[in-house]
Amino acid sequence: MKVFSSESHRLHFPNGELFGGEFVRPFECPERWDYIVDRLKQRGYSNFVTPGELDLSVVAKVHSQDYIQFLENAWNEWAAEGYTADALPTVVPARRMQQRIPNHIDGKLGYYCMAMETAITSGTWQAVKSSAACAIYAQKQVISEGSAFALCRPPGHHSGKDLYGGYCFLNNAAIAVQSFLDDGAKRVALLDVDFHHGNGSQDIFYDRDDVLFLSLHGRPEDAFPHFLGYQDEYGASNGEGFNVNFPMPPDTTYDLWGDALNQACKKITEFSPDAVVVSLGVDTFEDDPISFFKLSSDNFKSYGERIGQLKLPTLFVMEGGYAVEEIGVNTVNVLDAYQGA
Ligand code: SP5
Ligand code: ZN
Repeated sequence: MKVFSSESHRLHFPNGELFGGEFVRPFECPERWDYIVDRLKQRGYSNFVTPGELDLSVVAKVHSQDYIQFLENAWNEWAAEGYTADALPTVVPARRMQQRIPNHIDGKLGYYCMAMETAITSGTWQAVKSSAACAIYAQKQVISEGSAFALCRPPGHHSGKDLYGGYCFLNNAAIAVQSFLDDGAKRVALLDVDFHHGNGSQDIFYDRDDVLFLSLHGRPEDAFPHFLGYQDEYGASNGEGFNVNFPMPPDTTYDLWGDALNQACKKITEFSPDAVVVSLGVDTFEDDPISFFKLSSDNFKSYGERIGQLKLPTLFVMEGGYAVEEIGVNTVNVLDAYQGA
């Protein structure tokens, strides 16, 4: 399996993340990428591809034009204000307030953010573009070879049509889904196995019947992003029945999780898609510092194998996972077992 990755990810690394009322070193850090690359090499993956430029016309089919412009200019507007630290929002358009886009960067940051832990830096936009490019180039590879791994950083699944946060800016997996459709696929399944609900992906495809979105995640009552991911979110208008959530409680082990995956896989088979995109977060791991599922490293092999049994063209897109020293083993366990299935 070819791996699509870019050293440009290093351009995004904020000084801090707002966590528990203080600034801590971001959980979403560049070493995550290094540990995954090291493990891939140990396991014999030798085909690494650096993508070319990002085609923004594909991006514009899943994100709004004003949002793309915002991401492109946010750092410069922030710096022009005289601010020197990383860009963070302070005010949001809460219930019963106006939803008009302000001119001032302080207002824009709040308008477009869905979670305030995520800072924008001088290099963020470059890194974000390289991450999305990994997803699109890997998607082309799936068409020719049947599978590929997009080692995206920063991740993407919390990013909605016009929302950033949860460490995400452009929705890499959603962009890849759209790219499959543009290349002739009739139906694509987007399976999100990150610990957190893929609110951004759900937002983007909620009213569509050409994309089946399924997410296994910590229930919103207890887990980030808290404001989406309930079981009774089925999709809207044409998309009704094409959004499937599996919220699960604290301390969920593979008994329950694997059962949910099996149900999700059966729905994918019924949907009969031309391709599957997997939002692959490994923050379901038992030692993840910010999550509450209890999957073991071996469990990642089991579910990689189950995904392989779908026998469908499959693109794996990296999302979360913050137990940094184990992130490589857990991620590559999924890929190895997928290929062995
Ligand atoms: C891509 C991805 O995995 N994004 C996750 C972003 C989560 N950021 C906020 C985390 C807040 C976690 N609070 C956990 C309390 C643990 N005691
Ligand atoms: Zn996550």
